[in-house]
Amino acid sequence: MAPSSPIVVIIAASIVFGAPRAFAAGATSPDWPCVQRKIATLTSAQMWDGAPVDQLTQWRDSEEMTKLIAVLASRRVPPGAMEVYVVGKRWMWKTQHMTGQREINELHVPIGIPVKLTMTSEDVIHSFFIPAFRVKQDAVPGRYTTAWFEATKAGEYHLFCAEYCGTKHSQMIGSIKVMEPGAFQTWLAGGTAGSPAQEGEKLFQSLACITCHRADSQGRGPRLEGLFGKTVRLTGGATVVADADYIRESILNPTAKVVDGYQPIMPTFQGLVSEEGVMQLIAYIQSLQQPGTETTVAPVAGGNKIQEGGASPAPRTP
Ligand code: HEC
Ligand SMILES: [Cu+2]
Repeated sequence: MAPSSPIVVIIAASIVFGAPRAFAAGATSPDWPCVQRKIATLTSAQMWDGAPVDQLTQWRDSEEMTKLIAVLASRRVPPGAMEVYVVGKRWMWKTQHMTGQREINELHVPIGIPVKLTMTSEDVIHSFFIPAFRVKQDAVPGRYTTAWFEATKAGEYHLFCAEYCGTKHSQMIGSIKVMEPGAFQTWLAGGTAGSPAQEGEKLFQSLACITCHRADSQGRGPRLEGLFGKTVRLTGGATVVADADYIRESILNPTAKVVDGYQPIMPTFQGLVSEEGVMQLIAYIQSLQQPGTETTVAPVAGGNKIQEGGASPAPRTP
């Protein structure tokens, strides 16, 4: 007999919000004893005075619960994931690797390494769908969403757009090319483009951001070194964590949040820079963490909204 839905919701919510330890940042699998203790408390008779405890106990040990926990746990991107940027655009998928390689309607990935996708859209809502990997995540204009998967078998897999996005929606298709790690490295070495951070640096110069944001603090705008992940004080006293969404907003809508102590003189770059360009600028700003070293782009640093933005459950391939 299926448990009634309010109970399911209460238990699910308690696990998600009540046992954060069970889903420690970066963990690929939940802390089982912690989850089990939580469920034990929730299903104890004292908690549910008069409630059908037998039913709850039954459900606690059920397959659904195990699946629910697996799904919740699978939202976390495993550490050491390879990152890829994805931009949906009527009617194609543009992907870019951290080494700089770009692809259109194709994505090459190696076997055995988790792949984290950070995606957005340049126009309407699209949905990045790889049925074979059970990956389906909306690419939404104006925000970043994430998904991850780990391929286990070489081959070619279908990529679709699963959100009707206009007349040529059905042509918005592509393929995921899963390669042996050695072959993938060879493929990756074949590209000549710069990394997103390097491309971002070029944009930073060509868009003249550098005239106001100077490393020597002599510019009219704040220094951006060390900004990523930091808490920023705004005019009016509010604070905000400088994550990817904040930096994106700073570039496209600078007056939305003005940094305390500065004049709102930054012009908007809306229409002057593509979504890919914005991602590259973010990658560049993120690379300014430790002077002199270019860190890999990982828009997942502590407290970053991107991480919570909507990772889709992505179990490994069968
Ligand atoms: C005309 C000068 C000027 C230019 C050009 C300019 N900015 Fe700014 N920027 C500012 C000022 C002033 C602020 C602080 C006030 C505010 O938040 O609007 C700022 C704020 C920011 C912030 C938030 C900084 C913080 O400490 O929270 C980011 C990120 C940023 N700019 C990025 C850029 C990028 C990327 C470009 C180029 C595409 C750019 N800016 C071009 C003047 C400029
Ligand atoms: Cu689409």
